[in-house]
Amino acid sequence: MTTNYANILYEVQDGICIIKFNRPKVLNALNTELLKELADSLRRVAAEPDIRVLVLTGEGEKAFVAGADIAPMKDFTPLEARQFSQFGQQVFSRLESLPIPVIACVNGFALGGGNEVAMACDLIYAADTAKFGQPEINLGLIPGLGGTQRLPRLVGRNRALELCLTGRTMDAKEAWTIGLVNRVLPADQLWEETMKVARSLASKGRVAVRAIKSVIRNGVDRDVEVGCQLESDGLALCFSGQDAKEGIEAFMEKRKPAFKDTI
Ligand code: CO8
Repeated sequence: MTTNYANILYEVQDGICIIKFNRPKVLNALNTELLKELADSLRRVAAEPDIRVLVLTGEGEKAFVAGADIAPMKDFTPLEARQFSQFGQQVFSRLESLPIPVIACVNGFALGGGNEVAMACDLIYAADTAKFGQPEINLGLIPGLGGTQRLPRLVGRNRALELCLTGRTMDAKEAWTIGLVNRVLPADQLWEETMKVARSLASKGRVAVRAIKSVIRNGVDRDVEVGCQLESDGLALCFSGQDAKEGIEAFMEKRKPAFKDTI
């Protein structure tokens, strides 16, 4: 099933939803309309139980997303700037808190808001040609879509400070070295490899997949004791359904498990 919004493409195939940022003439820059469409499509993803994985990518060969759309910013009042920032932050928080795994398939520039949307995803797979950075300082601005908060949590405070203060771009290999990116792939294999992982995640038991995401995301900023309690509760949830029994039996019987997703 495919839906074409004005600024994004939305497609679902075999339990995998693909959202493609589709403003290639401006390197898929994020404007308010696009963010509204993204919010709407995330509502659909959350409401559709058959969607098991979400993949985000950019149209064209050059960019994932080259940032927030700079053109309309020149007339922003302070209040409009805050409104844009808060709305974008809300949409990215909604993306981050989806119960299913979300993969950013970064096929080119991921700058400013592009890096920020990628960081709200669970996994970042990047083409070896991709470039990452927070260049807002070069516009006399600061990141406004969560970058000052998610970047230090992912790569450490001093690396985040250096990237935001200098505004420099880094290549995919450096982004992998500092722990921002999960995997770097040759550009012509990126899509195929990303979809391979998406299909693999879609084939796993939904209860355990959701429990892993929820426990890690909710536990990581707490102290270890609280996090471990979340872990035990997540594990107990797995045993409340059929999937754990099926997974363990399948192992004993040397066959592939057939998960039923029941709680
Ligand atoms: N916004 C609008 N248009 C853009 C953007 C953008 N972020 N990025 C590229 N474009 C447009 C270019 O203007 C150009 O349009 P045209 O063909 O009409 O001249 C077209 O896309 C192609 O771009 P280039 O010709 O520049 O392509 P190059 O390969 O030469 O360069 C770059 C590619 C390096 C990515 C370059 O385009 C660039 O530096 N882009 C801007 C990157 C940037 O600064 N991003 C951060 C934006 S700010 C932000 O994300 C958050 C701000 C805080 C929140 C907002 C609160 C108000």
